[in-house]
Amino acid sequence: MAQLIEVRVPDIGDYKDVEVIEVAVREGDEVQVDAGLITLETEKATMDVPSTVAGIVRQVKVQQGGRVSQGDLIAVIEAEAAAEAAPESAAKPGPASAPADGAAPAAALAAAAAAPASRTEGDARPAAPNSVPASTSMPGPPAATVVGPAGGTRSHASPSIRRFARELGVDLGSVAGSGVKGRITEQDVKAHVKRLLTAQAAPQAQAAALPRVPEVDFAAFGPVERKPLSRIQKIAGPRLHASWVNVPHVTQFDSADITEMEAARGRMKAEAATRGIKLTPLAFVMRACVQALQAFPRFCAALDAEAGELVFRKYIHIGFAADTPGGLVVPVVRDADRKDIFGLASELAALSEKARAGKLSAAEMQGGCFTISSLGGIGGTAFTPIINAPEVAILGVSRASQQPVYVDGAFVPRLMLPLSLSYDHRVIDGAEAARFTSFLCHAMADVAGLLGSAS
Ligand code: CAO
Repeated sequence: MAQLIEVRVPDIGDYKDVEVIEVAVREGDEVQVDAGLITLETEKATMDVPSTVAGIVRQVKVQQGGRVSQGDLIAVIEAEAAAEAAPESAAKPGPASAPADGAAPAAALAAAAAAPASRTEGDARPAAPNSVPASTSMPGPPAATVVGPAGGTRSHASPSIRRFARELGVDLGSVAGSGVKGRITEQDVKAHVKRLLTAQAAPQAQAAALPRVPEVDFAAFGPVERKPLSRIQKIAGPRLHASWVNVPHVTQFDSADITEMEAARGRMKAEAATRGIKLTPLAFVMRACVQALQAFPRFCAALDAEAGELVFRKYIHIGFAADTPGGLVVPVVRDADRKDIFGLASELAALSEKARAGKLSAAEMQGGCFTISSLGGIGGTAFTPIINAPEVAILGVSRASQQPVYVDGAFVPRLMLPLSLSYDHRVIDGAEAARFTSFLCHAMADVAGLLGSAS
């Protein structure tokens, strides 16, 4: 039959208000006889107070950092009658750790161990040492127990090792014991600390390996003014830096003949305007990217370096860099493969407007597989965009210009769009990148294909 047993602080000599430095059990834990319940520390010794019964801990009455004296209630344990410790088994003498000077506490503890077991009123059976039923009508004096060998339900270690661990700030619960029956040794604690220090040192060593930009006192050369980075810059900066230092970037340059594409856009502008849509080259570029990503799904994948796998996405969400007063943001056009030119143009315009107004939701900037960074409306001939990791490629678009192109034995003026594709060389080979940009150039030259219905 189950019985509630109170386990109390045994005779601990002359000590009073001794600090509880560890509580080794929680409510619901199963404990065995001699398993450490709490660890006490006097100025001379550390001692474990073991359970005198086997059972389930129903209540824990002490807290780490609290103070206890002889007779104070430690825990209430629901014990099977048969599981209660026999007095002789619980009366094994010996402090958990010898006091530093080997004097009084050891004697006190040994005396405590030798004290007779008490019986509780109304209990015909011999009571376990230091145990009384939880009932308040049974106030019997706390019986003696031993401060026996250390060992809690979570970590088994001698008091000296516990003290050693505490001095180093080590949580013994996270240390694997290599001693007999999983006991934690001094070596285990040292090895654990070494591992933690090595792990902490690794990123620092990595950071330290980056050469630092020299700090300059700019004010020494003329007046200066300091302004804080925008919120967006504070968020985007570390991400760009992480991509820059983690991803081996290569940029492939190409130029697409968009003479026919721009002619078609010119013809379509009026119709777009009647629908309230501003048709810019970006919608056409995005449509060409959809076709390229369908043909080269690796550019839409992500690298799981730890698993040594590529994650192929079965959707095509394309982000585009937008320049806003607050800084650079990347709204994402979801399911770009299901939208035609007008659908893409209207979504690009809506997201751009929201971006400039600072009204994009977090969801509208998540889930991208590939990014387009178009500086074409501003200028430039080429640039090297930073990959929006964990994506593996980004297409930079610069300003289109009329260029002489040699066709059928003569130079003819063609509107050429400069493309700059940065890619993660761990995932994409140079040849594949060149095929991708060639594909893009053909797709942009094939106006009928671009205007075809979305998949
Ligand atoms: N070549 C020549 N002209 C171009 C062009 C190109 N590649 N791309 C756009 N244009 C023209 C457009 O046709 C438009 O002219 P019209 O009104 O005569 O048609 C004009 O430039 C302005 O276009 P837009 O900027 O309004 O629209 P968009 O769709 O081209 O671009 C957006 C939208 C949000 C991408 C753009 O406004 C933007 O913010 N670009 C900056 C992106 C950026 O900062 N990238 C860098 C990231 S890394 O720091």
